[in-house]
This record gives sequence, structure tokens and C-alpha cells, in this order.
Amino acid sequence: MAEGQPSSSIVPKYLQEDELSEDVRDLISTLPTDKGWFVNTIYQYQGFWHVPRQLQGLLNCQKHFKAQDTDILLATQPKSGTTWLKALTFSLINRKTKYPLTLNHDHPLFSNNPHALVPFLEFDLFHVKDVVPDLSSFSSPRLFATHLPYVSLPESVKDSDCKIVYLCRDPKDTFISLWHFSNSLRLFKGTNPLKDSFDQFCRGINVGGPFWDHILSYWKESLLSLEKPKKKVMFLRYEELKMNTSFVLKNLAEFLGCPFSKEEEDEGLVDDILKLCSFENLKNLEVNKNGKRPSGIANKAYFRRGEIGDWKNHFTHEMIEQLNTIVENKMGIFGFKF
Ligand code: PAP
Repeated sequence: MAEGQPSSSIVPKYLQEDELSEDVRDLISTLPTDKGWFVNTIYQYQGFWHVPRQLQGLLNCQKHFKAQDTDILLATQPKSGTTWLKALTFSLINRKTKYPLTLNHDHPLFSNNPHALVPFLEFDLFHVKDVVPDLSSFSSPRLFATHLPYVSLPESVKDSDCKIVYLCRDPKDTFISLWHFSNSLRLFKGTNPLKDSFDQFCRGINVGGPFWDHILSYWKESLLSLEKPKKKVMFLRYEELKMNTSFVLKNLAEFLGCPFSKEEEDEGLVDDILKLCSFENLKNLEVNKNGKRPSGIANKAYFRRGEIGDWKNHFTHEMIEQLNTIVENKMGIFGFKF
């Protein structure tokens, strides 16, 4: 095997290219390309960078996914806290009916990775060529996730009254998390040099990038939705979730139309959810220590440090300057800061 070539036996399924449909193959032959962090090549479509299998899922769900007004869509860039948001929202919306909150190991989060409970539209449901998944087993409110930028969401998501929760994270931490994650998959011999990955990240070339456009696309929609009778997009930050989890969780419950009652608060339900979904609890569960996703990725890869500011252990002064300048230039004009 040539240096730098991924071995198909260890490449997670969603990164393999052998099952692409004809139309995706045709499409990617026309798209701008660059070097991938996980696979050899990534492709730019609708202004954002994708691995080929994600493009197939994107096209398939743009074509076939019919959003319902009661759906909830969790939207993130990779490594901005998706796993945590999935766990929190899943336990929040199911607490009264399907899965009453218990900390005695009956809850599905004790035996399932959050990604198994809240599927990604483009990776888990609409990823197989020419296959429209049967979603009839999902009960309302259906809970899905996506890494797609706003521009690439299926039209039915934009046109319906479904709700979108977007979670972003300081790009310095997102970058470090993504860099570790790409290295932990060990698709290539050795490690992606930090400097090379950083240069690409700063040029917007990473899965889901440019990070500034991904975040701004949802940020603008969240502002627009404030003027509408029903708020559609709730915009959250990993840092505020980390520092004030219970406050954010209560706001999220309000937004999703299932606010905590006084009795629930008095019973300590908010804290129970926070404990259940905490980094320490989830990371140390057997399923997350030794389990694997159907894609082949180890569940433990989703639980590394779970902290704000790990970038300080990796960034040079120049890197801080460079990224801060990008954030200021690209996002400051829209009133957005980290
Ligand atoms: P994904 O987008 O590929 O699903 P995602 O869950 O967004 O990944 O990213 C994982 C990050 O969230 C990791 O950050 P780190 O590399 O800086 O450590 C992971 O540790 C963090 N994370 C996972 N679960 C939690 C949690 N319960 N609380 C806080 N952070 C968490």
C-alpha cells in the first residue's frame, strides 16, 4: 500500500468511495477538489467541503427527505459538541413519554452511543445510493441531526415549521478536536502535521468548512427567525452550554415546546439530565469505552477531553493571531464574536 493511501479494511464506511452512485460520480468529477484530512480528496459543493459519501447523502436527502412541522433537527459542524447536544436533546424530549428519566441504567443512553439514538440525515439515513429510508418507526417529534450547512438543507426543512437547534464552538477548539479526531481514525500512516491541517482550516478547507460560513449561515437564520411568529432556529454555543448548562437546557426545553414544569424542577429533573449527559458519565460507560459505530469508528473517539480551551496546549502565538484575524474579518462584520 502506498504511503498516505487509506486501507479499505480500516476506512469507516462513510468515508469509502466504492458505493457511490453514478450521478454522484458524475457530479464530483466537476467539483473543485482539495486534499482531505480523512480521505485523499474532498469536494466543494454549494460553497462547502464534503467527503464523497456525504455528498451522496446530501443529494439523496435533498431529494427525498420530507420534513414534518414537528421535526427537530440538530445542526452542527463536526467537533462542535454534536454528541453532547444529541444526548441532551434526546433525554429532554423523551423524558415525559418514551424514556422517563432514570439514572438507574434503564435509560437508552446507558447502552447506546448518542449517535445511535439520533441519526444524521446524510450519514445514517440517506447515505445509501438510490435508497429512500423508511422513517415510519420514528415517533413524533422526530429527532435528526446534520452537519450540512443551511444552504444545503432539504427545501422541506426550510419550508416547514420544523425546529433547528444549531450548536457552534470556538474554532480554535473545534480545530484541535477535529485534528485529534482525524488522527485517531488512523486512515493514513502517521499523523496529519498540525501546521498543514491548520493552514487548510484557515483557508476553509475541512469537512463542513469554511467554518465561518457554516456558523454564519445558521446565525443569520436564527436572527431572521426572531422576526417570525414562530422562532425556527435556536443558536447555541458550546462554551455557554459548558458554563451554564442548566440555564441553556431550560431555554432549549422552552424552544422545543416542552418546558420543565415547577414539579419537574423541584424533583431535580434538570440536574438528572445534566448528570446523565455529562462528559464524565457518558465517557465512562461501557458502550462508549469499547463500542463501535456501524461505520467502524470507535465510540471513544467522540469523548476526548470535553473542555473549553484545549487549544492553548497546541497553538503558537502566530496561530492565535491568524485565526483571530480570520474570525474578525469574516464574522465581525455580522456582529459575531467568539
Ligand atoms: P461529531 O461532530 O463528529 O459528532 P462532536 O461530538 O461534535 O463530534 O465532537 C466531539 C467533541 O465534543 C470532543 O471535544 P474534544 O476533542 O475537545 O474533547 C468531545 O470530547 C466533546 N464532547 C463529547 N461529549 C461531551 C459532553 N457530554 N460534554 C462536553 N463535551 C463533550
